[in-house]
Amino acid sequence: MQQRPDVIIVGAGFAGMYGLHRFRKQGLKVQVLEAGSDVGGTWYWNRYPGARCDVPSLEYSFGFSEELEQDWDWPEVFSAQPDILRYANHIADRFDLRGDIQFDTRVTAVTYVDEQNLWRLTTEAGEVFEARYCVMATGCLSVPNKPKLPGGESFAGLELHTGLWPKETVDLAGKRVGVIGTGSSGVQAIPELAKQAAELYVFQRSPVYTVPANRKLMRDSVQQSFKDSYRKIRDMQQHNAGGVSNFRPSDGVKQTTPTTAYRPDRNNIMALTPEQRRQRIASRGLNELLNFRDVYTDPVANEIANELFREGVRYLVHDPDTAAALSPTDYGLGCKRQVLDRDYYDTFNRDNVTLVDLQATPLESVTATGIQTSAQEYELDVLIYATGFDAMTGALLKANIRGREGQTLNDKWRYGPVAYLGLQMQGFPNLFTVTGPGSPSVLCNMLVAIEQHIDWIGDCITFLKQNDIETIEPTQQAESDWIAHVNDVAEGTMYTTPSCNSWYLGANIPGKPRIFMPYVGGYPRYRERCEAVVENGYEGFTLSAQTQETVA
Ligand code: NA7
Repeated sequence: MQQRPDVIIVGAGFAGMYGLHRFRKQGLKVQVLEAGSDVGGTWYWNRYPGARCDVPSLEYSFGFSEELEQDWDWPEVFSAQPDILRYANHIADRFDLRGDIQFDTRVTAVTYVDEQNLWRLTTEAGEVFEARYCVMATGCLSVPNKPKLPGGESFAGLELHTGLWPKETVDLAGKRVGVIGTGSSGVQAIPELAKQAAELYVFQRSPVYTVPANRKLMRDSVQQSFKDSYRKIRDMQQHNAGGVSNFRPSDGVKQTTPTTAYRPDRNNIMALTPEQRRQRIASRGLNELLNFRDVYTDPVANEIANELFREGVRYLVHDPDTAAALSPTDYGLGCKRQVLDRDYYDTFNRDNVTLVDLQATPLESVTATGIQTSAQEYELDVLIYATGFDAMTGALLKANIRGREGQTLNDKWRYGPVAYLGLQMQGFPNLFTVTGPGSPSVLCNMLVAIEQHIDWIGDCITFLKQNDIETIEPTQQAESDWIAHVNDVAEGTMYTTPSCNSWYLGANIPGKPRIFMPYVGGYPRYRERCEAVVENGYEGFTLSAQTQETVA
């Protein structure tokens, strides 16, 4: 019989991969279970044309190995999906990870066995795995959302989802293609699809605020400058709200890191005259609107920026009706995750691209041959759902997790996710989540957030073993205090205004409780809290050995 692992990790994306490496290094036996056929997680599944990361690659990379930092070269400032997947594969090879990962293995149940104090995981194929510790590294954007549309199953052509894109090349030449959804995935895919398809119909429910992405190739001098400064950069990341250093290469090397929502400077749009505002946008582009601090806090400043943005769209899109339909009017900048694009608006100037405004002509049904709106039927050969994900909680709820005395996570979270530090849930001893709800997670550079969580979990397991502690789980009080704090800091931001309906709030999934899920208080503040919890002897957690001891 095989030796039972100390830890089972579910998921072999960046979190699962680093978890495996880190826990193995501290002497633990680790088993990773992964539904896909290879490593990469989000970057394994999201292969749609145009997919790329919205964080600069030199920052969206691991800091745990100096050799890895020095050896790896990024070809572009913001890498495309194939390069990020290549990086994931390099890590798997370099650290010899694949031997401890079982691929093509979907976990269907995660059950705590009270009498034995262990976690029993069952797979779709009926296999059973057991371990003392279980780490859910299941990703924040890993359960694709396919909305239930009338006639949704009747389409007879090729149906695709951006989040489950096939490995084989999809030939769209000569095809009539429809895409539903204009979030980051749709906005990235649409310009590429337009180049390939004969006709492209974009079915838009909500227009999006999107600004041009940095599309520069990586310059050797910039890459070298980062490599020379990586220790300083990693430290800067630890002190930045979004886990991004915003490091600028030394004088003489042209700056390549773009200004993004991660680094709004201290300018206020209200301090400028209308003429000065237009001059700033004329010289620096629409991205400049993201750099005004008051745009994120003051509704009047926000609406000024929104209107300037709409003015920009009218300038970029030739047809006035299309420009109007592409301009958001019922929510403001800063409510949703900022989208970055490459030629999005210009794509609507092409002859083969049609915007279908679903607010003006609602979608009535999907038919065998296309999409029927209140105005007409659009005949399609290919229908692409770019409709996002059941974010942050989807994968955890789908895993059928049962804790102490059979309590289900789905029941515990029926009014929204409740967890302490986004790391653990009361009633689910020795089960950890990586970048879970209530942690900075998707508001932070994910690789920085992942390293911090995995290191915390790894150190915690060492502490438990060294002190003969059988179980760790948060107290109910610590959990509810933390959630109250998570809600407090989100209150009053653009993220939670009543007009905002984002996936951060679960608003994209019918019936999902409206709760702002990530921690908006900033990564450094969160990290310091995690460190203080440990310094205070795992404050807020119940540690149980032979006798139960609670650190209040
Ligand atoms: P998003 O950002 O959730 O966008 C999904 C899009 O799909 C959005 O435009 C939705 O419109 C649209 N949608 C969803 N359901 C429907 C229905 N029923 N009918 C019409 N349109 C619909 O997902 P993405 O994959 O683009 O991006 C997710 C994250 O991945 C992104 O933020 C980055 O962090 C990476 P809506 O706005 O809800 O009206």
